[in-house]
Amino acid sequence: MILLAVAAIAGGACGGEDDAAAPAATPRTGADVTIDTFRFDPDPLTVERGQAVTWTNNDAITHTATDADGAFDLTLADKGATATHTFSEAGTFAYTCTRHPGMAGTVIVR
Ligand SMILES: [Cu+2]
Repeated sequence: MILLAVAAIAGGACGGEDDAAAPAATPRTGADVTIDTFRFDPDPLTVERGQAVTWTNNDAITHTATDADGAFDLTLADKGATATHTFSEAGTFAYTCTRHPGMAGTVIVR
């Protein structure tokens, strides 16, 4: 007579995977403005309310993106620098570079 000892394997508990918590709020897709050769591009830029806009400086000198009414004032110190502002209110935002008076741009928030 042969006895087979069967070892019970503990474990393997039935259970679901851990629920991955979904983010409560998904940020809107951002938009981008490039600063290149003393110009903001695109200009004007139109975004939706709540959207973030990121400026990227492609010039080797400092520029700013400074809203005429003080809604934002971003400094982009050198080539490759980026700065972001989230537009939470609708409106038309005219901005300039304070260092180069000829540089101007507009963000339209719907
Ligand atoms: Cu500038």
